[in-house]
Amino acid sequence: MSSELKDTSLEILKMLKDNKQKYVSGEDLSNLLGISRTAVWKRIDALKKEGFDIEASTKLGYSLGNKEDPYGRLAVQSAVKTSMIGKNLSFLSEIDSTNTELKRMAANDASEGTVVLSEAQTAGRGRRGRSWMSDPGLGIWMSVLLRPLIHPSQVQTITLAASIAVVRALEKHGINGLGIKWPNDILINGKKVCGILTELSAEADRTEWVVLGIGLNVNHQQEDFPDDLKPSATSLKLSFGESGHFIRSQIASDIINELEDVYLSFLQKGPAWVVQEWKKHNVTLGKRVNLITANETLQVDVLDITKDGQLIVKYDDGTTGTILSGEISLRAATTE
Ligand code: BT5
Repeated sequence: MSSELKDTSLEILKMLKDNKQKYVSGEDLSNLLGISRTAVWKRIDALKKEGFDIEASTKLGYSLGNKEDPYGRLAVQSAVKTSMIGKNLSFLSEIDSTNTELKRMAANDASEGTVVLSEAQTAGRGRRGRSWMSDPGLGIWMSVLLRPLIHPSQVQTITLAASIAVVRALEKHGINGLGIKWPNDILINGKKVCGILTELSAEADRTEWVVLGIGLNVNHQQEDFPDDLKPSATSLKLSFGESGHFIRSQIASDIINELEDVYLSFLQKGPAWVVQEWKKHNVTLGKRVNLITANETLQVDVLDITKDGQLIVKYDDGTTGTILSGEISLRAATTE
């Protein structure tokens, strides 16, 4: 009952969004959705109570106003234009980690394209056991389940694809100074605004699922970051200045829309296409960087990236090598 009720609400919201600045009559909604006009009215009333800015006129019908949609499942899903990613979407008020939750769902056969978003994470994760600050009200903490028929060695390309999608979505919102630092950081003027955590389950030659976790700082002011992150982290609001106002549901849906586009292009055109797109935004190639691996930190020159997303570097002894995982620090190498 409740999911049926919710889905009708989603259809109503989509109709109102498609007819922005106009009125949609109760009769049209009732005919389109196959429910009574009283049932339409009940759903509209519930949407208004949830915070949607819907004006009701007895003569004209219903119209969506300009007030910001409340951040939640309906606001995000009503702006999603995809055929697969986000069709199944859960929005939680709090969870340990959206990646952990989606991994649990993946193990229970959740379908490709399932998305989990949470207002807050109590144990948001970065790579290698690091933590990701995910306080409520401030950012987009989202995970996406993919089931690509690819060799596990190609999964890194999906991280690159996700970073392209985030950059494209942010460009649409007027953000300048964007750059991608290999493999998974999105920077604005050198500071980290978004991190991506890719986790997978695979057999030797077959990927079972990939969970893409995207953490994007949106509304943070400087004081919202702990001291250790202040020098290196930023948010959309901080980078845009006082006039910046970002609606998280719109940005989240744009990321989902762009992600489906880039992901389908990857499946169709292959990893070389992703790498070519990624190179347009990267701030890593051609740089001298500190390469931090499990065992050591050393300065290297970054030459290129392979089609599987591995970094090709030149060591000071003149030899070259490819790096699959590890990280690089641009800051430290340029200050030395
Ligand atoms: C990442 O790891 O950058 C991946 C972050 C992925 C977060 C998303 S949120 C949704 C999904 N669910 C999860 O549990 N995770 C994903 P890494 O490259 O290891 O960077 C982690 C480091 O970034 C930390 O050690 C801090 O130094 C820094 N950091 C932590 N929180 C940050 C924040 N909100 N903004 C910028 N930097 C942060």
